Amino acid sequence: MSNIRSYEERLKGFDWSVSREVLGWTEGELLNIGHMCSDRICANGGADRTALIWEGFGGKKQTYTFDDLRVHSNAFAKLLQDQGLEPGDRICIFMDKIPSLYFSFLGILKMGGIAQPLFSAFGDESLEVRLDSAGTRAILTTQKHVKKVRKILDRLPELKHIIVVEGNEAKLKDGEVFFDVEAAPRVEEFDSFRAEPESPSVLHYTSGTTGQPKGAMHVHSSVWGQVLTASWVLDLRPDDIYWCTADPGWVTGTSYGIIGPWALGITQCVLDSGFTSKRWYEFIQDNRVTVWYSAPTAIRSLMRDGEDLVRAHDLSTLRHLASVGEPLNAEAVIWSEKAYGLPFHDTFWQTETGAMMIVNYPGMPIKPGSMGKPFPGIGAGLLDLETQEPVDEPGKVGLIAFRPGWPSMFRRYWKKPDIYRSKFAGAADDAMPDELRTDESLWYVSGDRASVDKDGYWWFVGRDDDVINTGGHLVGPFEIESALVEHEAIAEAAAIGKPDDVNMEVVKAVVTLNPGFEPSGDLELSIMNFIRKRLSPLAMPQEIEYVEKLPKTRSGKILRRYLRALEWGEEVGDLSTLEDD
Ligand code: 6R9
Repeated sequence: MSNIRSYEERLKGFDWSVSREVLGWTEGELLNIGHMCSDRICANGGADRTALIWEGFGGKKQTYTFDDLRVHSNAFAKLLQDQGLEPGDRICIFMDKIPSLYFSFLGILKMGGIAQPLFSAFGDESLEVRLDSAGTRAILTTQKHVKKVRKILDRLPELKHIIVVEGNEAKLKDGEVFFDVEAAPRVEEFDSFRAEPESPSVLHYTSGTTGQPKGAMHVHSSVWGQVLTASWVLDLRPDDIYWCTADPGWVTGTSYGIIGPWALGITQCVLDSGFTSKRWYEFIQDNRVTVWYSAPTAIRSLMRDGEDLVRAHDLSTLRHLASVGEPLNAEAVIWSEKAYGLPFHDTFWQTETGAMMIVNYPGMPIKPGSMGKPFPGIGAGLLDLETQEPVDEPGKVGLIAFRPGWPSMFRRYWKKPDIYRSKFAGAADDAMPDELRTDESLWYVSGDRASVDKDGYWWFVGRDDDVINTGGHLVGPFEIESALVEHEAIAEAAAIGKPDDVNMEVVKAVVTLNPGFEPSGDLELSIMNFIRKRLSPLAMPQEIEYVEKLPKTRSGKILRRYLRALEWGEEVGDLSTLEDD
């Protein structure tokens, strides 16, 4: 049966409880995402359905049923329990998109742990900052990535367990545990943790303008938001073969690459190999993908490789396309309609929101370039840039904000109550996280700017802060600057986004050098490699500009906004706070 209803019809008398109806869920059933994505599907007759079609480098392919998912996640849950780990412990997953990533994610949730997925391309410094912040007790990784963990272990007293799930057991160090889930005995039964709706589930780190990245904490009842949006916006139906291209190190890869679709019992595909347009089209063709959720950077790369390549493949199984992570330009929507016969449907949301907030959903006419309209049940508003008062004028730019209380909303920033509070307009100075997340008189302020047209369609304008969005991944300037000044040649540094045709933005560093250092090609390479290894390839500056002096405010803060405006050829704005010469 089709999920498609008109926007107006969906809005009428909307209540989040329809999400329970979509799942056929009855009160008293176990609310544990790990259980709901595997055991529950099996118990409802889905044990032999395909859960995961996985392909790796070199064409390696594996297929797993929901029963395999159940048994393998049980095995991880039991292993973690046997290691002495307990509900509430933060357990990091640090690996490529291999099958064990998916099994262990569900396994952690089954034993009540908090899953902390981190992007496997992170270098040791990015890893250390996030493990230290979360007080992570255990890390699941592979032989390929364990070296980065060993390097920082001394500085992480709370990290007690290193579990290596792929590679050569003989190469492990003392104290490391090897666990190959497919070679291990099947674990048929596991009594999943009786999660409460508010029990923590997933901790995703996300970057802001100031300070180090913050851990957005989610809870088991987030599943209601993820299920309903996966059903209504991604339009997932029982026979679909669904491909979410995101890595679970980022929120899209967990909310819509694990939780929403599997709670619905949908077959998912995962491709764990580098991007080429040809490889992607082959993957869609070979696996008969029907629903595809991707990101504008990938779509622009596909566009660049042209329609001939599209025609050379049989993509006729595709039925519905959606996009997230960055602004989806109108040309990309129009091109996809021409090339695939289907438009990409833009969706807007954030790590903090846990699920889609402003969407183009099937059945709603698309205005190319617009993010669509708020999902039913989402109280979205635009706030004045200065006063934070609601703006109603069509076309006027304001801050995107949401009334608290949607199911998948983040419940706090890990151990950072003040920063959490600062995200809510109108919050009392002493408001506690639990009050903030339920107080519908407040606004959660997203940090993005948009306008709304007379038909109620939302148009993205830009971020309201200095965070850099490169290829749909957020990188924090502070994190890059802190790493840059650790390089022996660099005295001071600013990191800003510079325009890029495919990735929207790439990182640019503006630096002053220490005495005795001169700009050179070798120095540039050395700085780039330094950041790539310590942080990640995403954070690596694509350009380094050397200056005598960085522009600063009177209080000594580097004026990134000014540098960014120069880079983008925009109005420089009010420079009254600029330091006097
Ligand atoms: C899901 C995810 C969130 C930030 C967000 C905004 C940008 C996401 C967008 C979009 C324009 C869209 N963003 N979707 N910008 N149009 N459809 O991406 O989470 O990694 O936390 O990034 O990404 O700036 O605030 P996250």
